[in-house]
Amino acid sequence: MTIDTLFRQLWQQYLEVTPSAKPIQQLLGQGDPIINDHIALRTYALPDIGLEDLGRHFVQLGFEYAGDYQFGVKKLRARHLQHPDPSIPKVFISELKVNELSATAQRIIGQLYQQVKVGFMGSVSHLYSGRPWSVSYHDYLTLLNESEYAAWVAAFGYRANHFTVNVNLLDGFYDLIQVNQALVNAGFKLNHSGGEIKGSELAMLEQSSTLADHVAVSFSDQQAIIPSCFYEFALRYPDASGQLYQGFVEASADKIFDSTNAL
Ligand code: OOG
Ligand code: NI
Repeated sequence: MTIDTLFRQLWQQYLEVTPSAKPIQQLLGQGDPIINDHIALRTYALPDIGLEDLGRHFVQLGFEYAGDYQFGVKKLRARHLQHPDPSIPKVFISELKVNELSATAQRIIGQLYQQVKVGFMGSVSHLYSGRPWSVSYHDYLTLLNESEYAAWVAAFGYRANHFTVNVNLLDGFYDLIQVNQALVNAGFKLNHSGGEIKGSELAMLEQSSTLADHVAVSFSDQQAIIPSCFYEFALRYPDASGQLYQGFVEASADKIFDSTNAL
């Protein structure tokens, strides 16, 4: 599979649960194609489906690991991968340290994990295969009470949880204040966790994001309308060498995760 095909598949799957994505592209691109800065994937830290099991497919496509991040309170670990060709979007992958959760949460996630076939992540197409398990709304809510991330992965599984507009390459929008204003004027809701704009020129990265769309999800016991996926906006600043900073910022990322909270 080519990188192009993989991103196209992830994008098509993302559109299925993110109805705001196309209108946002239209609004910011004004007819021109949008260049993405990165996408993000989520998983549980368990054998065969951990961060590096997902990352392996990107490494095979020529990406390299380029940054490590820790989120103590959320019990997450993340890494990002980038490709030598800077026009290819970066990939931010995180995993939930399941063994740090309560016995109840571990039992629920254990029941999901039991349904995953051995070698599941061996196929690149499983990066965009959605949920490989059946889960009840009851268990979703129990997980939600302890870890929003745990509940999101249970409900949505393997998919890009956001795409990110590369604001440096937008025509007609110079900073995130302008981007955010256009989004709010058009009726989109922004994630205010940590402020509307996360990061700074000093941190070499500014980010904002919408709040996740809400979609109907079929659980084993009932349907429910829950937060799905969101859109992010990133503006990068040059580092000491004059190159645009290509990493992520832990304190900001911690707040971007909150975009899938039901607020
Ligand atoms: C990832 C959150 C972090 C960023 O750009 O800092 C992130 C997630 O929500 O899965 O995307
Ligand atoms: Ni992001």
